[in-house]
Amino acid sequence: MAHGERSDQPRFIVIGAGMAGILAAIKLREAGFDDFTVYEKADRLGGTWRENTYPGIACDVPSHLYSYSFAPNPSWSRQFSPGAEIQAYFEDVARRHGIGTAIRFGEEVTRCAFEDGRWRIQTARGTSDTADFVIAATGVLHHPAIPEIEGLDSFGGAVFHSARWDHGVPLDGARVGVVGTGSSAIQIVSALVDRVASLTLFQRTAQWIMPVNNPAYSDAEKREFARNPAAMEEIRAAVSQAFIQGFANVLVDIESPLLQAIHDACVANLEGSVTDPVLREKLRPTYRAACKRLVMSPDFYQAIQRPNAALITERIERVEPSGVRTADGALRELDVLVLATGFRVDRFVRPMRVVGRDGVELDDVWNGGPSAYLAIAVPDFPNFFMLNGPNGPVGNFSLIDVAEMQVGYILQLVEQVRAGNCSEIGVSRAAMQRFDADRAEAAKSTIWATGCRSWYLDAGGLPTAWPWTFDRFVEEMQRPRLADYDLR
Ligand code: NA7
Repeated sequence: MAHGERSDQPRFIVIGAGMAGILAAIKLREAGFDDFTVYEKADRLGGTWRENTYPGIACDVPSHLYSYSFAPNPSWSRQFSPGAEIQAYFEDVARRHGIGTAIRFGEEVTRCAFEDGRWRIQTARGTSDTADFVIAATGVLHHPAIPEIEGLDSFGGAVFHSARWDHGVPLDGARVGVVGTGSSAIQIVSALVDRVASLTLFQRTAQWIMPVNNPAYSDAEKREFARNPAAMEEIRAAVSQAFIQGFANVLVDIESPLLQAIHDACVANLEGSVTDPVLREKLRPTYRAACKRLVMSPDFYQAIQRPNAALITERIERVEPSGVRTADGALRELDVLVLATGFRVDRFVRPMRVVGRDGVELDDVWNGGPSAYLAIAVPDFPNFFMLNGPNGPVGNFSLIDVAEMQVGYILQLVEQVRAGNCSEIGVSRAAMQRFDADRAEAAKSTIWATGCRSWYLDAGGLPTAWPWTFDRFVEEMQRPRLADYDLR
C-alpha cells in the first residue's frame, strides 16, 4: 500500500510467544491493533521458562519485579519464585488477556523478508504470511552452547544441557556431574546435592556469590496482596529502586563505592561460609564481583561443602564412556553429566533469515557481531523491531520492565505510520553508527570490561550490554527521537 493510502489497521507479526511476545500481543490489542498473529515454534508459550526446567530453577530478579506491571501476582510463593510458577504465570496472563487464540504454535519462522513495502514470513511448515510490521521477540539466552569436549558423544550415561533437562533420567542416588559455574549450574548444584549419591562440579572459572535469601511469602501475606494490590506495588517500587540505584546503575561506573560494597559482601560470604582453606581458595575468583553476571545464592557454599560434593578445578581433558577424565589423569565416574554451559548469545533472531530493504541480509549486517539501535532497530530493516535485542540493558534488571518500555517506544514509531506521516519507519544509518560508537566508548568503563570472560562480551571482548545507566535507558524509551529515523 502506498504512503497516504494505508488503512488505520496495519497488520503485525510477532515472532516468539515468550515473555516479550505475549507482552507485545497484549499491548498491540490495548493500542487498538487487532490484526496480529504470534508465531511460536514450540507447542507451548513461555520461552525461557518453558525451556529451562532444571531442578532449582528460579529467576534471579525478585518475583514482584519480574511480573508485568499490569498483571501483579499475589500468589508468588517466594521472593525469587521457582521457574514452574513463572511459566504458569505467563500462561495465566496470556489466557486472561485472550492471547492464546492469536498464537500459532509449532510454526518456526525461518525467513522474514521486506518485499514491496511489506514483511513476508515463511515458516518451517511452509506457512507464509505478510504484515506491515514485525516484532521479533525471540529472546536473548535461547540457543544452548554445547561445549566442544572430546568424547562427549561416547558417554555411557545420560548427558544433556541445563536448558534441555531430561526428566526421564533418575537422579536419586545417581553420580551426577555438572559442567559450568553460571547461575544455572549454581542453582542445580544446590537443588541436587542432597538427592544424589555424589555431585561433581567441574569449574573452569570461580564465581562471586551474593548471599541473597529467598524467604517464602506466608499465606497471610498472599491474602493481603490479593486484597490490597497496592502492597505489591510498594514491594515492586522498593525492589525496583534498590536494583536500579544499588546495582543496575553502578555496573556502568567502575569507581562506584556501591560496586565495592557488593564485592566486599561477596568476599565476606566466601570467607564466612567456606571453612576448608583449600576449597575456599579454589572458590575465590580472581576478578571483580559483577564482572560476570553476579550469581545470587543463599546456599551454594553450603551445598558444595557437603560430604558427597566435589569441586574439580582441573581442566576437563575428555569425556569417556564411564565419566570425565581431567588433566591430572583422574577419571571421575558418573551416571549423569549436565552441561550448564550457557547460551550462544550472539544469535538473537537467528537462525531465522532476515532480509531487509534491497536484499540486505541481517546475517551480513551482523557479521562483526549483532547490534541494534537502542536494542530495537537496525538500518535497512524498516518496520522491523526487536524486543530485548542486542545491546539492551541485561545487567541484572527485570527484562519485563525493559520489554514494556520497548513496546511503548515501538508503538510510538508505529503511530507515525498510523497517523499517515509515512508508511515505513526505520533507524537511519547515521544514528546507528553514532549509537554504536558511543556504546563502544561507554562500554570501556563498565564493570564487564574489568577483565573476565562472560556472556556480556562480544567476540572482540567488548561488552555488548547497555553501557549506560538504567535511568538513561528509561529516558531514551520515553519518546523516539524521530530525527534518528528515516520516514518514507
Ligand atoms: P553462563 O552464565 O553463561 O555460564 C556458563 C558456564 O559454563 C560458565 O561457568 C562457563 O565457564 C562454563 N563453560 C562454558 N563452556 C565450558 C567448557 N567448554 N568447559 C568448561 N566450562 C564451560 O550460563 P548459565 O546458564 O549459568 O546462565 C545464563 C544466564 O541465565 C544467567 O546469567 C542469568 O541471566 C540467567 P567460564 O565462566 O566461561 O569459564
